[in-house]
Order: sequence, then C-alpha cells, then structure tokens
Amino acid sequence: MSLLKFKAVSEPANSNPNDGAKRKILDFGNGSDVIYIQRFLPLDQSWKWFDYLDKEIPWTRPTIRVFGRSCVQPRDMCYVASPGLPELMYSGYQPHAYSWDDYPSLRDILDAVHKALPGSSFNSLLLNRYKGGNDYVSWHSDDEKLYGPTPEIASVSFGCEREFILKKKPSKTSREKNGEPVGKRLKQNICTDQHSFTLKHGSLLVMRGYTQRDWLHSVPKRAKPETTRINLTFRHVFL
Ligand SMILES: O=C(O)CCC(=O)C(=O)O
Ligand SMILES: [Mn+2]
Repeated sequence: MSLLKFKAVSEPANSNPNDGAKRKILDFGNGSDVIYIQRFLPLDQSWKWFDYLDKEIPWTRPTIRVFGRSCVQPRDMCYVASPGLPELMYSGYQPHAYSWDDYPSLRDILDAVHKALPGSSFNSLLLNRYKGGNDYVSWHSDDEKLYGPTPEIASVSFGCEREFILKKKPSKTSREKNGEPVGKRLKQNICTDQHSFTLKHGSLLVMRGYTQRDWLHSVPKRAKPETTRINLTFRHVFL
C-alpha cells in the first residue's frame, strides 16, 4: 500500500461564490508552485471557444513510441508555434507547427493568459482533446530542454471536468545523500507528495519554478464515458 496521500484542492461547500475568480497559489516547496484560477474565463465565452476549438482545430491522433513500442496516443493533439522556433519532438513524434494566424481565437485566449500573468511571454501552444473517459495523459513532466530549467506552463481547460494530478518524483538519491532514514522522510511528506485538481471549464492552472524538474503530472482515465474536454497548454520555447 502506498504511503502517499492525495491532497485534493477544491472549494469548501460553504465558500463564497466569488472565490472561484480568485487565484490560489499552492507552494509545493523547493521552488515549485502552482497557481489555480477556477473561474478564469467567463463560462459563456468558454463554451463558444470550446465549440470553435472542437470544430476548427486540425486534430490528429499520432502514433508515438513509448518504451520502444509504437502506440496510438490516447488523445487528439495539435501544435501551434511562433515562426523561427526549434521543432518540438516528443516520444519520437514531431508535430507540424501551425501558425497563430490560422486560428485567431487562440490569440484571444493567449491575450487573456498574458493579462493574468504579466511578464510572461508564451510563444507555443500544445492542444489536447480528450474525447471521453478512456482518453488520458500518463505521468510525465514537460522538462524538455527547449523550455529552459524553470518552465512556466499555463493550462486552460474547456468542457468536461477532469482530474489533474501532480505527484513528486522519487528522489531516493537526494534522501540518501542527506543521510536521512527513508521511512522518516516519507512520514513527514504525507499529504504533500500528491495534489489533485478538478480542472473546471474555463479554468487556468499554471505550473512554475521547478515543478517540471521535481514533479510529474497526469490526467488519468475515468471509468465513466464522460464528454469531450479540450486543454490548451501555453509554453515559452527558448531560441
Ligand atoms: O490536459 C491537461 O490538463 C494536461 C496536458 C499536459 O500535461 C500536456 O499536454 O503536457
Ligand atoms: Mn504536461
């Protein structure tokens, strides 16, 4: 049985209805933090954008390589990037980079994200579409070199609510280096080694600092069929 416990990040039942528009900053320690704004975009505008993205984006479901095996990625994707950036490559797959000019609504969503995060400048976007509960993204971190040592990743969600889970990467070597008994450390970290968010329609979640270096994240499968969810992750690629 795992000693790790979830810390679910959610609204208490008697919370103020305006609280959803507020930003919550969760400090995960050691220079990693996450911002969550549940009601980042107005709901009606978010549904218009959901319909636009669902219909207009040239979604593909590529074949990727996982542990040396070819498999169809368990969700649809699309990639948009500013001109002149290095190509993105993940799991042996190089997606075509579409232009922001082809999808004007993406610029409007990007503007809203930039307004919420002054000082940030995102120049690429990975879009994911989960067509039901069977679609998912497995444990990973977005720690590719082209995003730099402390990537800021701004994630906007539309449609069906899904669980987004972060768990700390195992760091046995650093524990051993510190000379601490492993069992003691595990007890101290209880309730803080895993965090779960229910990402709402129109929400914004931002991973910052060392979150990609020290944490993994996933959107697990669901037993229920579920409706479609679309997620946009804005990133900054360094030249
Ligand atoms: O769908 C999500 O919320 C996360 C997607 C993600 O982690 C990714 O595209 O790297
Ligand atoms: Mn990711």
